[in-house]
Amino acid sequence: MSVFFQSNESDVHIEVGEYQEFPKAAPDDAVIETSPSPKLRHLSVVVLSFGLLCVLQGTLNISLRLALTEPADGGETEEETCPPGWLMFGTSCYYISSQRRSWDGSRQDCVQRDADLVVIDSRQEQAFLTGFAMAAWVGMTDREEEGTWIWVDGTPVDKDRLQWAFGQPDGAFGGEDCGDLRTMLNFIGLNDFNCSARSQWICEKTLW
Ligand SMILES: [Ca+2]
Ligand SMILES: [Ca+2]
Repeated sequence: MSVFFQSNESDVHIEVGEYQEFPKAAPDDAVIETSPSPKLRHLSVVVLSFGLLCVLQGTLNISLRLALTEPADGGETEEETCPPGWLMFGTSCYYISSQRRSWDGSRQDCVQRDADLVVIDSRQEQAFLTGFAMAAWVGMTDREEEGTWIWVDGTPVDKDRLQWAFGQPDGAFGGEDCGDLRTMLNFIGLNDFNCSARSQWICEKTLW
């Protein structure tokens, strides 16, 4: 064992000398193994690893920066996608709750989400929103004046352009002042309903 080790050491000396004289063609495997002193080898491994780490980190930095800045680059594309959990249709994002609340409680939740109860401006928007819940509050009410439906943004509800569920609004049970969107068998469309009933709801916010 010790003999073997000694011979190795003498190899090292010879090889180091050789290296100084000729920075030459690669020696065979055995020589490579013994040529640099163990200390040097450790050092070079450390340097190499450090270099690799630097390269890795640089790559990570670049890709991270790309991922972070790319959407913000072009102004218009800044908020091109909706927050996680929201649906996109046209230039709006929609949140469909899984909980149930009163109309006012629902609206409060939307406001907390930097949105409001949905304002349905077109048949296409209504069609898109149909089917997510059996009943979901939308942002219309006739509280101010019975029979005059207005959206939460102040615009009047175009009663003829949108689809109401069969026989609605009917002001049943002594007045139903809040609007919901139904997707039930034989009962599909807008409906007036008791504001304090607990229902799912739909929030809307625009993309920009
Ligand atoms: Ca809308
Ligand atoms: Ca009704």
